[in-house]
Amino acid sequence: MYASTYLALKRAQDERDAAQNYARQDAEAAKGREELRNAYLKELNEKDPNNIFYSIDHIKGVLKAFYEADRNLDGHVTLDELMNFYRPTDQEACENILKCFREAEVDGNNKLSLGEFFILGFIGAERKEGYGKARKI
Ligand SMILES: [Ca+2]
Ligand SMILES: [Ca+2]
Repeated sequence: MYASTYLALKRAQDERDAAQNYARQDAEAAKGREELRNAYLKELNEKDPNNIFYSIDHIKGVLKAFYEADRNLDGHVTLDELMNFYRPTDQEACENILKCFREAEVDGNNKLSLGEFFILGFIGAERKEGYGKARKI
């Protein structure tokens, strides 16, 4: 076989491999987005008691924490950014942050989007912890 024919065949194979890789990455990303969507909807469809309220100040505080923690402004908060923001002083506080991060991080990209932070990290955590930050009337 001529070298140029071999090279052309090899290039075509490489291009097919690359296309398959992109297709696989796209499929994985789509699966991650679908998992996130399902997790968000599951959390948002949970029934809460009727007598609880969060002040707008508290909600703004949660959102402000996200934007302040996102130091590199990529729209996501990594575990490092979260640790830098909360600066835990003991092992227990450190483990709590890690636990919250792992619970909220659903799509596997190792960083929290605003949805993960707010819906899973705040709303979901509040539900699991008995609405500790809510005002009950
Ligand atoms: Ca960031
Ligand atoms: Ca994520």
